Parts: sequence; C-alpha cells; structure tokens
Amino acid sequence: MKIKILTIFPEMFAPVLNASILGRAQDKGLIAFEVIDIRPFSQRKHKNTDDDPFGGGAGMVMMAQPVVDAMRHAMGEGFSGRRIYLSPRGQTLTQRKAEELAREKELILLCGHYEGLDQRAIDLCVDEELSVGDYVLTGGELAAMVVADAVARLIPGVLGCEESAQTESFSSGLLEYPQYTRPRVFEGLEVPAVLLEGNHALIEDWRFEQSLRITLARRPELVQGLEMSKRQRRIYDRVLREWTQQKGDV
Ligand code: 58G
Repeated sequence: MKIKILTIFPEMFAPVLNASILGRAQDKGLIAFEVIDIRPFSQRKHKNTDDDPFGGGAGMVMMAQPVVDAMRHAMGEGFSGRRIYLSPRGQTLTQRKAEELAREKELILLCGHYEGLDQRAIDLCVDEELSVGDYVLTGGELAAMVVADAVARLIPGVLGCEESAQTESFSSGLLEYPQYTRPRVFEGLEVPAVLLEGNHALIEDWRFEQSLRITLARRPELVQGLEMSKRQRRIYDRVLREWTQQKGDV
C-alpha cells in the first residue's frame, strides 16, 4: 500500500510515520509513505498557498492552483486509488471505513489549512472527504495521521500477530475487554482468577461477558444487531437479565 500525503507542513509527519509499528511496516516494505510539500507548486512570487476569501470574511483560503498541481504530480500517470480530503464536513472515519481504505492500492491524503480549500480544488481533485470526528483542527495533518495509522495497522503483516487486528474492539462489534499483565497483584489489585487458570473456553466466555458489560454501559447502540454464537447468546441473556434488574455497575 502506498500512502501519499499532500501538506504545507511536511515536517510534521516524520516522527509519526517513522516511529514504532509504522516505521517497521515501511522497513518491511508493507507500506510506503510519501510526504509531498504543496508550497513548491505555487506559482505565486513568494510561493504563497493562501489568499483572501471572495465575498469577504475572516481568515484565508487555500488556493486551488498549488493544490491541484501538487495533486496531479502525486497522481502521476494512470493513478488508481482514492484521493481523500480531511475535513470536518466529511464522512466520519469508522473501523469499517478503515477496512475499506486498507483494500486500496494507493491513498492520497490532502491536508487543508486556514479556513479550508478553494471549493474548485475539492471539485477537481478529491474523491471523498473524511473527518476524524466532530471538531475543527488548525490543519488536516493530524487527521491524516489518524487515517494513515488506522489503515496501516490493517495491512497484513503490519502488526506482529495476524490475529490482533481482528479480535479487538469494533471488529467484534463490541468494546474491548480488560487486559492484564504481570505482576499478578499490583497495589493490592489482583488479576481476575479465570485468566490465570488456563481454561481457554472459560477465558473466552469471561472476555465476551466483560466486552458486553462495558459496551452496554458505554455504547449500548453497538449491541443492536450483534451476531452471536449459541454460547455467547446464553451469556448475553444472563447479562441482560442482570442488567435490567440493577443497571449501572460495569
Ligand atoms: C472548516 C475548518 C472547514 C479535518 C477548517 C475546513 C481537518 C478537522 C478535521 C477546514 C480540519 C476532522 C482547514 C483546516 C480543514 C480545513 C482543516 N479539521 N475533523 N481542519 O477530521
């Protein structure tokens, strides 16, 4: 997978993309990031990329020309992939969306600044707008890093263990169960006994029950339409009976 990022702040990306798991994924050749500076594409005297908004108002607008030229450069010949503009008016990024994007050969992530992009740049060279949540950032860069990270970890081989991308929150449809590691007792708090006893069926049941409880408490809408095994259904029925008797404790 190739991920190109168009930005007027290219220096923001190296520490995130080259660290830890994303850095190792690049070393392994599983993913290639390319950060492209928009500014050199500007035809203005001082390589400006912003100008005053037509119609007046506060702030500046990112000009179409440097953005469109940088995008054409990034696409090269015969581009096949998706061009995404990070924006609070886009569709919200979800795990499902990340899974969809992880199947693309190439992504181009376009980062805006100021009051946003000239609409004609969006019309000419954006396939879709994507938001990482209902809040406004000073630039699209942090949002682009969120998208890049969420997508990269779904590419086979990027996480050490093939299973770990699958078994967690949102893939199962539920929130994550609690995790514990050594020591067995920390400041008087013990690890739940079931996790130490080595009965894998019971461990799986316990984890499902914990996921269910925390999801019912915090995100009950996620439980709607959940697919369950017979075994899980029995646990679900019992938890729901307890839940309707005395709500509140997770
Ligand atoms: C209003 C304000 C519209 C992504 C700013 C457009 C980008 C939030 C997100 C902008 C972003 C998000 C200029 C700065 C886009 C432009 C950028 N803010 N929620 N800000 O994903």
